[in-house]
Amino acid sequence: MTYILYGDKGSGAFSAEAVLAEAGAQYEFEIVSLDRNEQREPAFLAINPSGKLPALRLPEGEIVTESLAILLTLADHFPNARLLPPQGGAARTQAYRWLAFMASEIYPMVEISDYPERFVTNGDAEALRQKARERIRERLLIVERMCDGPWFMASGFSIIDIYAAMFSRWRGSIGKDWLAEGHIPKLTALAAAVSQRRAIAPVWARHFGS
Ligand SMILES: N[C@@H](CCC(=O)N[C@@H](CS)C(=O)NCC(=O)O)C(=O)O
Repeated sequence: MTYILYGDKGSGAFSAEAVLAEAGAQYEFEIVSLDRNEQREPAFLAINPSGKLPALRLPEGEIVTESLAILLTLADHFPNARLLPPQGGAARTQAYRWLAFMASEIYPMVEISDYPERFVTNGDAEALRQKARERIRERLLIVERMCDGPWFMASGFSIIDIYAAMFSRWRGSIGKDWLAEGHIPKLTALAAAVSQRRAIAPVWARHFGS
């Protein structure tokens, strides 16, 4: 019963791997190198036609892509790990709300910040990168305001914390200087707490260093 996670270090695969580790699942990690553009090679496009990491092969062979779909699927597979607030309750609704917010309002901006040249023709890619960074920061400030602390949800640790920790740690996409100015103290503390969880600590170290 082994899951196979396709991803790269420091990428969105962190969130999937952290959830696998937190759930105590048996899994293998297959590197798809972003530096070598392996996500655009036919072997990986056969797994995820959109050429994006992460992708997860379930033990029964089915492929799941889209980081949020992977996280929710794993939360379903491991109910005893309590990776989401109880089903049917108000906290669960808010968990879906903020997971969807990060997946749809932040993640697409990361591609523009990281690869602005994909979106301009004879234009100023660097100006577009700055716009995308501003949008990511604006969205992170919303998540910061909604964060209860120490975890995002008052109901306790959940996959939202893993997802929020990842987005708040992508220094290249957000801008190191802005992060150093201390605009998101609750998310910074939350990321530190996620990085220190027993099951996640080695995963965090592999993806992000200290
Ligand atoms: N909507 C996708 C976005 C995934 C995504 O953008 N992944 C990045 C790595 S963090 C990627 O694969 N980038 C490679 C590229 O855009 O060529 C998800 O939530 O999984």
